Amino acid sequence: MSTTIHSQPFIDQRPGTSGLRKRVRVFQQKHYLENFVQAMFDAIGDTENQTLVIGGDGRFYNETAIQTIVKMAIVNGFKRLIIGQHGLLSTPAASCVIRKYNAFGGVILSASHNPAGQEGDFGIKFNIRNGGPAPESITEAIYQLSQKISSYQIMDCDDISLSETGTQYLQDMQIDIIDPVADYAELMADIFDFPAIRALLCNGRFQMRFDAMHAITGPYAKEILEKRLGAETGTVINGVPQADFAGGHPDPNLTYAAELVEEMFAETGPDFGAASDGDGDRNMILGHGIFVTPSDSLAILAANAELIPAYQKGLKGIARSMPTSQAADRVAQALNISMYETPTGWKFFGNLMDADMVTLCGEESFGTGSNHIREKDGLWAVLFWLNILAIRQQSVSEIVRQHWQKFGRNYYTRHDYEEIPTEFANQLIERLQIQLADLKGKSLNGYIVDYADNFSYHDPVDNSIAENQGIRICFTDGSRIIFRLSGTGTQGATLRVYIEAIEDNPDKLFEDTQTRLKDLIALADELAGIKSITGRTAPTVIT
Ligand code: VG1
Ligand code: CO
Repeated sequence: MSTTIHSQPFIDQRPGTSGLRKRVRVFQQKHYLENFVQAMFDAIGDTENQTLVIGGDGRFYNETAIQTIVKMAIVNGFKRLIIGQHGLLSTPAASCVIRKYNAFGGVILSASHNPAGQEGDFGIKFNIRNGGPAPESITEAIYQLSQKISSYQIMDCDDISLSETGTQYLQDMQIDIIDPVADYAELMADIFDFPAIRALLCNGRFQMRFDAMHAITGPYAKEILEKRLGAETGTVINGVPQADFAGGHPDPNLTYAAELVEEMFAETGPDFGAASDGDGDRNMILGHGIFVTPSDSLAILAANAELIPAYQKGLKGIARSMPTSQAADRVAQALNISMYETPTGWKFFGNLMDADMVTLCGEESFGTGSNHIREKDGLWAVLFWLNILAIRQQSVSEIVRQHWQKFGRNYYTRHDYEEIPTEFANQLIERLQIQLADLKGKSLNGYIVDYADNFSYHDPVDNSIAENQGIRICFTDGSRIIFRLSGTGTQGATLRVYIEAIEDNPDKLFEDTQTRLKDLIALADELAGIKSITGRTAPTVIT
């Protein structure tokens, strides 16, 4: 029986960079999730007789939320649901499934790398028919509807079973519980040269480690790397997903993936190491004794794309988020293809990929992907690297060094200041904003400002405009300092400072990043007043 439940708006339901993310206890408030889901179903258009994909990263509250969404989907007219077994789907797998089954869209339950568990975070976002995150026009419409909501519709019935694959019915709505890994694994086998990768992984010398960080990619990595590609059992570590990610912080970077980093930098460390995040869309790439920055990784994948079966015919173009280093721009120039600069967040790449203007996309925040789906894709990036290593028969370190020698190096770092009081963060951004107009042409500690603005993006496909996407101060030698506030945090504000310097001198390509960038780092603090306003003397996380 369907029931109408009366409810009142919650003022904090505006989606951020990647959907609505809040503390679990916020989602556990009466009507909170239901309100958002109803606003979502109302915002996305005619849901009558449509197919909806549902899945999440398996964190605490995943299955509870799915049961609610199922009971609301039926009343909102959906004809068929496709749900990952046990409610699991990595973000890239969800994108793959939406596209493969021609679904109307999907609901992804994840707060990515944010800690999980009763005291952790939860999140929900809607992906459209192309498999990608809903554009701002839709996320804004969801928010507006959530602010006017007075009731929602839900079926009063028993929970469905998520534990076995197969088809069941809720009245006349068909529900297919699918293997969360199979479709995705098949897609990967279509893109990459699996026999070549298998030969590398089984040559008796090559050693690899993949850290799933107790999150969603465990089953994917085990199936693909160990089972299909023959990597030794135990290649995948922390491979059983847990509802609280074992109390960890599944963000694949030098700080949070410390166990892997230590192994990779040990004298007898493996040749290749990688990690993924809570929902499987991020990747970290390491070689023995070397960390590849995500910005460099994008550039290196682009420069080697012709080695991969799916990209053999060349790339249409490359896109990167604005704060991502300009390393890929150099490759695009050499390949004579277009380069696009978008705001932070994968939702801005969708139009470019749909219009066939770009093939590869990347963000400095450990996100890389291509037009095979419409989300960033952690394991895809790992397989891309393995495919390159298998063909080139060189070490990660050799490949990176040769890349710098050929294209020059973009020294790059990001400094995050987490959980600073919102008023301080706003004060800091205002202080920068006020300075912008007079900066052009000025010399700051020897760096001459080429231009300084608050980035706004004009989407060349649908002509939409996104404003206030980050303050950037760009110098005549190509170096940049960028400031923006995170749109995924759930507590206070997070300031991100992105610093980049360009080096073409062959004698200066192999210096330590923080040392090389120290003048620009100091300048960033001077301009923004980070220490004086926040009282913080050091970043929380450096990547
Ligand atoms: C961060 C990253 C951004 C990424 C987003 C979602 O956003 O900077 O590049 O797209 O997370 O990634 P923000 O607004 O906090 O800087 V994920 O892996 O959380 O879906
Ligand atoms: Co993620």
